[in-house]
Amino acid sequence: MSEAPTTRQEADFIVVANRLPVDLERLPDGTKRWKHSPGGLVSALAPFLRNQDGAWVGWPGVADADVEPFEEDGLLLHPVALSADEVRDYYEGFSNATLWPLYHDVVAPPVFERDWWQSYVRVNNRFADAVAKTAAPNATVWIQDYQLQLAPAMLRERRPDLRIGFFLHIPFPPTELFMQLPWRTEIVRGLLGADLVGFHRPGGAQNFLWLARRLAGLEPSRGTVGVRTRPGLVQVGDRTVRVGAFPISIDASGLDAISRKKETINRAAEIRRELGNPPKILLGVDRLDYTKGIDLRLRALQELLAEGRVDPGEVAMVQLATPSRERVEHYQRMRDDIERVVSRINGEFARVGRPVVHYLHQSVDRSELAAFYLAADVMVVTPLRDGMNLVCKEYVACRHDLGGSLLLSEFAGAAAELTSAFLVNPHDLEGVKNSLVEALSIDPAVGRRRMRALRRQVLTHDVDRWAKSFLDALRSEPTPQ
Ligand code: GDG
Repeated sequence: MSEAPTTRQEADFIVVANRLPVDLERLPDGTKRWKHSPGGLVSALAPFLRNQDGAWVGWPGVADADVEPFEEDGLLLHPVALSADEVRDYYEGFSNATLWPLYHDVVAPPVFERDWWQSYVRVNNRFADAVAKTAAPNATVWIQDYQLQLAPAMLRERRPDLRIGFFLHIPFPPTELFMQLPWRTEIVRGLLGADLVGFHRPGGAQNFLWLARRLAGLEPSRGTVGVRTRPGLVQVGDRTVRVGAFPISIDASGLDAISRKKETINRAAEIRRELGNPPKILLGVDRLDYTKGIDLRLRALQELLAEGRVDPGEVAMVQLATPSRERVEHYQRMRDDIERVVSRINGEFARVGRPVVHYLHQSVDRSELAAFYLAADVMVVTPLRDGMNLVCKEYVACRHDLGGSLLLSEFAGAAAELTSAFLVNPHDLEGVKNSLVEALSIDPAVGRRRMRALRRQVLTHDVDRWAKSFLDALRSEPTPQ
């Protein structure tokens, strides 16, 4: 893909996210090129963006890249530059070492650094400037995620004519935890700059409404927030801010179609052969992140093997762990821990040429991923906390054969929708072990019934529905409650 000259300056619909849907790559010879970074969000929003002279504002993924806006395939891309210090302080620091652990139930201790906060404020201002320059009069702007929580208010200050939505992709924490944040009031006020603030679950919306009262001295509505319906209302001056729950999903029919392809089905059979045709295959697929509970599912397997409840000759586990945030210290430590458990399990229970755990610290392409889903008898998804978790929905979308069982943490947002999964408390190792044994030995007819129920949910609640429900709500006028 090459850079094209800018043909248009303004847009009626703008998505704002930390990252652009394309990554800038610097080649060894010093030249640069753009590479598509496909993601659920891009494909979900593409139809809305292209139909409406859309734009996407975001960081191109490398430090110190000062690139002019350009148009690509009908979409205006507006890069926001970050210096190397800002990548360290705003992104790796405040976003990923302060907010990420704080919002995930402090499963790792959040680090509070004043310099990181200053950088977060500066970068959010820069995003607001970029959007203010790009938005046509009365445009709709949709700001994404925890890296940009100040941007709604900063943008409103610059452009009161805009309709501004905000969506948080990670959990919004219990109020007691949020209250630890030294800059808690600024964040709440930042989000209140939006017309619609969206969370995955009603609980997150409810927590935010409580904080709007406590920290901003406002009077939010008292009714219970529903899923896609009955948002909470907060009056901020002459504006009514709506606060709602919009559970995100996946391109379910797209994945279903990939998984029905002959090549995918053949590849799934080949994967089983490559693993030595074990009677049962367990699968984990995650960004290598300490919130995902990769270590605890490995420990559960290790104990089951040690207790003789699972036979190492009968089971193979595949763990795909996509590299992530490798410069943040906590991630480096966690990777070492996980790799130690993997080698312990294999050291103790493998035979030559037959490891029990196949661990790949790599990412695979989408059709290969679909083949893994199709090959796995039990999909193990055990986050300690997860805003939604798309992996479990992807697994379900791929099981057109109604095979396979899903073991899912109660602490993933998806658990509220996927009630026919084996739901586990990831802190209860005995419970996880028992459910794992149950899932491994499920009667196939019962398994099919459960999978059918899961598929009904996932296939009728896809990412299009998520985007549409949020945007419809954003563009409608609030109804008094
Ligand atoms: C955040 C929230 C929320 C993983 N490995 C490979 C690969 N993946 C893809 C999966 C899935 C995505 O990455 C991971 O999505 P999750 O939802 O599981 O987790 P986060 O990255 O933490 O996402 C989360 C989400 O935002 C959306 O709002 O659900 O709670 O934390 O799509 O398939 N994809 C490919 N190869 C891999 O090796 N192709």
